[in-house]
Amino acid sequence: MALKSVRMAIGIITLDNPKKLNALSHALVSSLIHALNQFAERDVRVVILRAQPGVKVWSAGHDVGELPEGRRDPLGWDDPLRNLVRSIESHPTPVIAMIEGTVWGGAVELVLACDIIIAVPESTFAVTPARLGVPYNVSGMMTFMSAASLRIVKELAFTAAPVDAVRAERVGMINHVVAVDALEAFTLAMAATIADNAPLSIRVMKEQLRVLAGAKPVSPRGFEKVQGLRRVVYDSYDYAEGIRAFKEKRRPAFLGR
Ligand code: KFV
Repeated sequence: MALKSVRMAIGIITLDNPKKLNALSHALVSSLIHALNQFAERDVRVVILRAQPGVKVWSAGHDVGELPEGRRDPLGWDDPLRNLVRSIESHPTPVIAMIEGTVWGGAVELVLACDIIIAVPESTFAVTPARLGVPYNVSGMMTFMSAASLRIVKELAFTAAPVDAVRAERVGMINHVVAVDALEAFTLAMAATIADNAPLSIRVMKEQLRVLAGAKPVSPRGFEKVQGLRRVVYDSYDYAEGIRAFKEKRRPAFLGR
């Protein structure tokens, strides 16, 4: 499902479940986390996360078939996407996302959780919870807020429309836009530069930045309020309708309750 290889201290993980458009199922996420853990135990100094060359869809996001149908938090602590985002954030080396194809929903958060993002101009990023009626979770919203200005995050979240890599780079969401025939060489060259530097220094700076970026005080009351509001959404008719409509391959008819 996820292929892995190591060259010159660069670990490469390839999403490889094209039949399911690399949807982030339990199975795919487990093999990604397993690959990351194995790299952490070896002298791998930087990881590249990619899909197969030429794919149309880099990842279709959360496996909707595995989301609860209602009355349960769809993105709770142990959800596969949450586990994967935490694994990348706490991975001891930088993780570079190399993007060719379209990226959807939770997969956008996965990409934004990576340390560096390099994408081809044709790639797009769509934040889609509002297409399905899903209440996104709190730390997931923080991933988006760390990746772009509040205004951009709001546009992406409220429209659920794909934004292309050129605009994503302009607004600071991603690092580089590189033509498809140069993508791999460019990404490997950056990985090699990182691999040549001091791994302990990089490891500590990555952890420092993770801790400092997450140092946002939220009162217990504020947190409970947000969780309570999310619950209203996943208990709602609209949530169940969004998931049902996806499975029935039709447009959802949302009622706002
Ligand atoms: N989960 C499960 N199955 C999925 C899937 C997903 N996220 N996306 C696509 N599939 C299935 C789809 O039902 C179909 O199954 C097959 O993959 C090919 O999709 O049994 P089937 O019929 O073979 P198609 O036919 O839709 O492919 P295509 O016409 O090429 O369109 C590709 C794409 C990506 C534009 C379309 O599949 C799509 O819009 N997928 C959903 C993208 C999305 O909204 N993802 C967000 C998921 S929810 C999420 O991540 C979170 C955390 N959240 O909060 O919302």
